[in-house]
Amino acid sequence: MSLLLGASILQPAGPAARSIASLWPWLLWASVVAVVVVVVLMAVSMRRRGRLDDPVDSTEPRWGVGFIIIAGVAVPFVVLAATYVMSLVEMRELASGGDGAETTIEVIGRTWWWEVRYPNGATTANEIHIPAGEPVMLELTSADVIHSFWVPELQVKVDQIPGRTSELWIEADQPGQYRGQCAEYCGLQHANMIVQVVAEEPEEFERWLDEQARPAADPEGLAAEGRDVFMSTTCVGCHTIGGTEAQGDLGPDLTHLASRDTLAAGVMDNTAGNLAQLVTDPQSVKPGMIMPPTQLPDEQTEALVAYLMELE
Ligand code: HEC
Ligand SMILES: [Cu+2]
Repeated sequence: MSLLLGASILQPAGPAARSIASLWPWLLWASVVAVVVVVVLMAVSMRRRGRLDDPVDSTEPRWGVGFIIIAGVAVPFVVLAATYVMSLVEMRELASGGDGAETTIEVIGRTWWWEVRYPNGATTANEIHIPAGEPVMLELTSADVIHSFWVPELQVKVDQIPGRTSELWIEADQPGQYRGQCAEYCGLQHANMIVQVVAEEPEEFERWLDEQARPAADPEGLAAEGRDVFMSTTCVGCHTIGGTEAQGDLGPDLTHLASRDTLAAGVMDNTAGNLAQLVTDPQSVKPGMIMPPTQLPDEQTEALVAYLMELE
C-alpha cells in the first residue's frame, strides 16, 4: 500500500461520495458566474469614478431600483433556494443509504490512531476492512479529544466526540484501498492520524474477519524469546495480544499486527526495520506519542521484532 495514496472528493468510489460529488459542478459554475458578474460590475463602476469631470449623483441609483431588486434580492434568492433544495435531496439520500447494513463496526478515535472493533470480538487498528459493494455501518466515537473521521472517496466527514456515538454508513463499489484522515485538529500528531479503508470481496472479508478474531499463534525459536521480552518489559502494560497475558488498553491491539500494511496510523510501512525503530525510539517516528522509548540489548530487540512479525 502506498502511504501517498491520493484521496479526492472528486473521485468518488461509493454511492454516498458520488451523490455529494454530484453537487459540486453546480456550485462551482454558479460561483464562477457570480464572481464574473461582480468583477464586471466593479470594473464598470471604477471606470465611472475615474472620470472626475463627469460627477455622479450618488443618491440616485444609476440603473434604478429595479436593478437592485433583481440583482441584489431575486437572483441571490433563487441561487440560494436552489442550492438548499438540492442539498436537502442529497441529505435525504445520505440519511437512508445505510439502511440494511449487515456489518456494524466501532471506530474509536484516540490520540493519534484509530481503534477498530468488530462484533465478533476482532480488534484492530488503523485499517478498516469492509466487504465491497454493500453498506457497512460505522459507530464513531472518541476515547479522548474530538477527532473527525473522513474518507473523502467514500463519505462526508463526521466528528468523533467523547461520550457520544455517531453513526455513519460507508460503501465502496469496488475492492480497493481508500485513504482517510483525522479532520479535526487533535494535537501534535493530528496530521499523522491516517486511516485506511480496505474493501474486499465479501468472501475474502469474511475470511479476514474470522482470522482476526483468533488469538495469536504460539511462537517458536527467536520469536518465543521475543515474546518473553514483550511480557517482561513495559509493552505488556499498554498492548493486548490475544491468547497471552498482555491485555493493555493504552495502545493498539497487536494480536494480528503483522497482517497490517502500515504502522502507527499510516506513518510507516510495516517492515522489520521500521518496527525496530518504532519499538526502540517511538518519539523519532511520531514525536509526542504516548509510547515511551525502550532501551534493549540488540539481541532482545531482534527477538522482539521477530515475535511482532509473526503476529499474523
Ligand atoms: C505507555 C503505553 C505504551 C507502552 C509502554 C508501549 N506502547 Fe506501543 N503503542 C502505544 C500507543 C499509544 C501506540 C499508538 C500510537 C500512535 O499510532 O499514535 C503504540 C503503537 C505501537 C505499535 C504500532 C501498532 C500499530 O498497529 O501501528 C507497535 C508495534 C508497538 N506499539 C509495540 C510496542 C512494544 C513492542 C512495546 C514494548 C517495548 C510498546 N509498544 C510499549 C502505547 C504504548
Ligand atoms: Cu486529529
